[in-house]
Amino acid sequence: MALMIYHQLFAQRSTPTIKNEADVPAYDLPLLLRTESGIEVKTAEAWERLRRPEIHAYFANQVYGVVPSELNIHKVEVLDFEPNALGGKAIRKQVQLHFKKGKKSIAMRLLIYLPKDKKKSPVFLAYNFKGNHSVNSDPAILIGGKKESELSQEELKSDKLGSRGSRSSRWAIDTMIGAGYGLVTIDYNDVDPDKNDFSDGIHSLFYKSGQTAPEKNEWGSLSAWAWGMSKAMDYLETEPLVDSKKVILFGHSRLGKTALWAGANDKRFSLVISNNSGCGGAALSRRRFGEKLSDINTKFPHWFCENFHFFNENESALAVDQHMLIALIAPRPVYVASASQDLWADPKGEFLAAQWASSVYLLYGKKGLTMQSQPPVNTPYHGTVGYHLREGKHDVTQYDWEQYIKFAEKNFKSN
Ligand code: GTR
Repeated sequence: MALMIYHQLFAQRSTPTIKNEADVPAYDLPLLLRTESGIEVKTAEAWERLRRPEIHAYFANQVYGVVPSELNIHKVEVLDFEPNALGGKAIRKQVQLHFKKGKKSIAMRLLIYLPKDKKKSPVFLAYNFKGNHSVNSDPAILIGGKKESELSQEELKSDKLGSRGSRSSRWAIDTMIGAGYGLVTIDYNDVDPDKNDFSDGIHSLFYKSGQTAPEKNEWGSLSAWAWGMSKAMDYLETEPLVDSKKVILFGHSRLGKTALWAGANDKRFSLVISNNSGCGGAALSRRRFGEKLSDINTKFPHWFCENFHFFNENESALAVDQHMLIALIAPRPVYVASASQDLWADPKGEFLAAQWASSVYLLYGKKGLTMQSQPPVNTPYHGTVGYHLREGKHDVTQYDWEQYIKFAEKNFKSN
């Protein structure tokens, strides 16, 4: 009890933001290759049998939160199919996945663009922040599953139409299609609206009677979004135009954190990309550089599970750090990308986590990050673990996509 009170008092006092490398405290990372009971892990077999499960269980119960039970897709509805989209370059398909439990239901809408001349295409599977219609100015993209002519006066008055294509600079769709890749994108709010409110979204379908919020070790929003990616994958496995052995998870920022956790949970994702994911994503928490656990858990109390709040200003009590999250994806290729001005996300901490995770890739004979220190800007490295530090701010750019496509090409060829 005394410890709890001490912790609550202490946790409220958030320390100043660290902006200089010289102010990073000394820290010891938990060892990837030694089990809780002290066994040294020397082979991929021992990693998978002994160490990986205990790390995964810890992230599930103390960081992101466990999904309380199972729920399959209730119904698949094809809303649109256009074989000559984007000026004749692509196939467009829009699909609605329904989920239902008791009287509650939610729907996830997938916007899919695929190259025209292929029987099956590898795809990037990625959430968007502002609605499917924000990723491209294609007027046929449905808004919340509806055509423009079906929108209510209220919906028309909101900025929904104005936001058509507003985020297109973050989605290099022409480049993807030109390189033979498709895009599957979903508004993350379809699965769980991004606010500190557990009465709506997918969580509410799983409550026992009388329950209004997840238990302490149960899923926050990041875990719910990760769950949604696996459900999208369930559908993609049935989609003949998609090569489901080559589904690449991509996420930016909070959705980069989501992509890493989804990739750790579901081995069907063949490659995972974290773009500027920062705190609670690729960046090492113990460095406390930029955004800290106390910042993220205060500003976004719904993202992680409640147990995770215990570690505010108390990172060294964690039995894991984020290099272990990246390692859970091994031996599948993983790409960590940082941006030079994105200090809030701690680019160096993102690099170091990918570098430390590389020891697990080595167990599989795969090429991790082999360089000694963080590479200079715009100098990408593409092993089985990939990394680049793009010049510029927190964003997703054409440059980033070009690297991801090259990385995927290289890894799909060598596997
Ligand atoms: C920031 C948050 C980051 C990052 C970002 C985003 O405000 O502090 O952890 O997730 O939002 O997702 O855009």
